[in-house]
Amino acid sequence: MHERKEHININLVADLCLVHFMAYGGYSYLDEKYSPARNDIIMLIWARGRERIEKIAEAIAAESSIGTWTKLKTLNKEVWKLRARVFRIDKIAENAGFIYIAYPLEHFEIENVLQLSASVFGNLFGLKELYEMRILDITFPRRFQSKFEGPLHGMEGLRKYVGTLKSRRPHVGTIVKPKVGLNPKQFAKVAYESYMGGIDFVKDDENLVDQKFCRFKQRVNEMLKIIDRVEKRTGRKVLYSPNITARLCDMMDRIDYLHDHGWVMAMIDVYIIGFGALQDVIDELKRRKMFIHAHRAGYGALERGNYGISFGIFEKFYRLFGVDELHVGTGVGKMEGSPVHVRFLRDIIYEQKIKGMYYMGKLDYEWNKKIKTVFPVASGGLNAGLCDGVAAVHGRDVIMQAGGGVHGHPGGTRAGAKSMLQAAEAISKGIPLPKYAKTHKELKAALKRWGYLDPSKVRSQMKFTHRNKESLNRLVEKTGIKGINIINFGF
Ligand code: RUB
Repeated sequence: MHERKEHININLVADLCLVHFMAYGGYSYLDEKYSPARNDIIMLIWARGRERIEKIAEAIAAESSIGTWTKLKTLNKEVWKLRARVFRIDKIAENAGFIYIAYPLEHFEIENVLQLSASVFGNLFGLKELYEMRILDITFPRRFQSKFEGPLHGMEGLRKYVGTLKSRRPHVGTIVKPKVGLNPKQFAKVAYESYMGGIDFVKDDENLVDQKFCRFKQRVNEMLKIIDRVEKRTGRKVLYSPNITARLCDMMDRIDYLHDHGWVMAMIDVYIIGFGALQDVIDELKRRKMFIHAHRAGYGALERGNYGISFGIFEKFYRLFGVDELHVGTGVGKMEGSPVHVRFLRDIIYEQKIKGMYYMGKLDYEWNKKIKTVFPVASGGLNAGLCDGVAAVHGRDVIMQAGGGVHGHPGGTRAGAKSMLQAAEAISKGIPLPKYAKTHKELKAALKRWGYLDPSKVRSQMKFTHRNKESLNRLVEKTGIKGINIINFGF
């Protein structure tokens, strides 16, 4: 790559910047000798375009930091220090490859991630040089992370509330279905049946908020009545996450309402409301010591195909801001995501240290110690028969959440709830579901209705990926994002 460079000096930043013919706007951001500093933010990007990949990388680095299409009379040494540097390019073709970029922390108004977003997720996406671009991963240095508090309760706080700290069984949750349409009393009745069947956690769906047929306040009132009844009857603590998603002022009103009525939890469509409102609403919920359920509806628009931003990056923000539980996929249900990919998404919010994998387009990452673990939610197309498969992907620290798999059970909602709890019990006792089903009729009915996914199939698929990492790395080196999409999404 160095042989191709044609170095000429420019006056303004002569000692700092050597320009070669690949430069963008007259300056070069390519610096393969640069080794990232401790406080740099690193991004890994896939790109393919109408120019040579070096030129594309320069354009991305310029537009996401200090530069523009032409030389500037206003650029000086101090400004130049704030530039992004392309320190590595893994070339797949003349016009395509993986680009590694380092940003100095001083470039950012750290706590204001909207400014960061406007930089690193901003103009670069509209550059006409590009045919394809996916930001695959990002790393935040310690100093950046230290400006955020992370979850107030996290997984352990939720386990403590529900009383599963010792048993460590998976939590079981349900989304009241149909998604929308039931009135508050009907909604609460379905929730009551769910809790009485053993469900720990009931939630609104992503598109249920305060419609005419099911007003938020009425629904909350009905739910608080039945939660009281359930807790008195069963002696268990159960949770409900009302969806407060709306304009910021309305979300604040809804939080007030919940808090004034002694309720402890709320749900947010985290991707839909955007980072700014999200940070405000999370801070307010934390101030009131409430639990936060994060639904990721909409995220798929960002990373399917060869353009966009990986969901794993958003997860890093959500954990930094402080959600307590977050949807990360199932690996076996109705939403995209291979088991290894979903495991990786789970690791981002669950582990302290994450080992990057080239063939999945992921970087090494380490969380600051004080940032707690988020409870991973597996949801989307689940029923009891899939739960051994879910455990193969997630382990036991997971909220197994089913809508259709509870309310579509042949025996009705209560039986569906029982089947999910039985599956969770079987998993925590290490008993395969078909065996447990012999003495648990609701589980048996679920398996009969929807079948049983043998977890060894899931495990061997995951092992296959890891065992063949060398050839998968080679596949990605040859095919670029196509290889990553096959490994992560199966297409
Ligand atoms: C669940 C459902 C949820 C999905 C979203 O209903 O539709 O909104 O969990 O998916 P059901 P994800 O159990 O009937 O499929 O969690 O992957 O974001």
